[in-house]
Amino acid sequence: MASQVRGSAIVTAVMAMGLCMVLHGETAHGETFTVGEGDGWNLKVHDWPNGKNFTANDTLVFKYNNAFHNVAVVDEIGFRTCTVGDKLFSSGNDEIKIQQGQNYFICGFPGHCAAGMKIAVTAK
Ligand SMILES: *[C@@H]1O[C@H](CO)[C@@H](O)[C@H](O)[C@H]1NC(C)=O
Ligand SMILES: *[C@@H]1O[C@H](CO)[C@@H](O)[C@H](O)[C@H]1NC(C)=O
Ligand SMILES: [Cu+2]
Repeated sequence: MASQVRGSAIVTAVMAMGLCMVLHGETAHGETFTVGEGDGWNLKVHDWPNGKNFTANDTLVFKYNNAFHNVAVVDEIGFRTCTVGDKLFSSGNDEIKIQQGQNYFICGFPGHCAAGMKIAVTAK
C-alpha cells in the first residue's frame, strides 16, 4: 500500500515535469525557437537573434515559402561572403539543432543573403 502511494506520487511528479516542459516549449533536448517569430525566415531577419540566449542543442525552426527561400548552414566565411555550401534545407519548415559556439544560416536565393537574410546564432 505504502509503495503504491509513493508510486502514484512519482507518476504525478513526472507528469507535472512533462507539463512544465510543454508550457515552456522545452524538452530534454533544449529549447525551440521559431526564427523571425510570426514573420518566419524573411529578408529582414538579420537582427532576430539579438537579446536571446541560446544553448547548445536548442532547435531553430525555419518557416518560409520554399518557392522563394531556402536555408543554408554555412561557416563564418560563407556567412560573410554569402556563399552556400552543401548543407541546404528547403522544406519550408526546417528544424535545425544548433551547436555550441557560432552557428550561421543564410538564404541561398540570389541576393537574399546580401539583403540581410542571414543570421549568426551563438550558443552557450
Ligand atoms: C539572457 O541572459 C542574460 C544574462 O543571464 C539575462 O540577463 C537576460 O534576461 C536573458 N535574456 C532572455 C531573453 O532570457
Ligand atoms: C547536447 O547534446 C550532446 C549529444 O547528445 C550532449 O553530449 C551535450 O551534453 C548536449 N549539450 C547540452 C548543453 O545540452
Ligand atoms: Cu530568401
